[in-house]
Amino acid sequence: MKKDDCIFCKIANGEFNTEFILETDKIVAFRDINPQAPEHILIVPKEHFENIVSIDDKELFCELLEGIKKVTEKIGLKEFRTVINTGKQAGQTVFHTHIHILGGKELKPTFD
Ligand code: DGP
Repeated sequence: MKKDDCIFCKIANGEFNTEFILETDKIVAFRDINPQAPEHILIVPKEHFENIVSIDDKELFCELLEGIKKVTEKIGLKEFRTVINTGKQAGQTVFHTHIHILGGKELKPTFD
């Protein structure tokens, strides 16, 4: 289901002609607007789920994880970090779940 006021619903469903690095029936991947590393890509389900724990579709889970492999292979990124923020306290700002892929530079181990 699509949520009318959700920016990632709009992007994932092609409303802004965003360049997709990957698109399947269920997911898309596109570059983060505010990159924190030379490569910063978001993997996003087309269907609206507020966060990763609200997903109730096992196939979608698999596709999101497979998306990590497909996207990084496609852009030739062999070393990278994946991040999934869940909830405001954890730094989630867009409440349509997404996986961050960050790479292309040495990343500090930060868990603060
Ligand atoms: P998070 O803090 O985990 O909810 O990450 C949200 C990310 O989404 C943040 O890194 C910035 C990115 N973002 C927000 N709005 C847009 C947008 O309109 N386009 C793109 N490409 N990225 C966006």
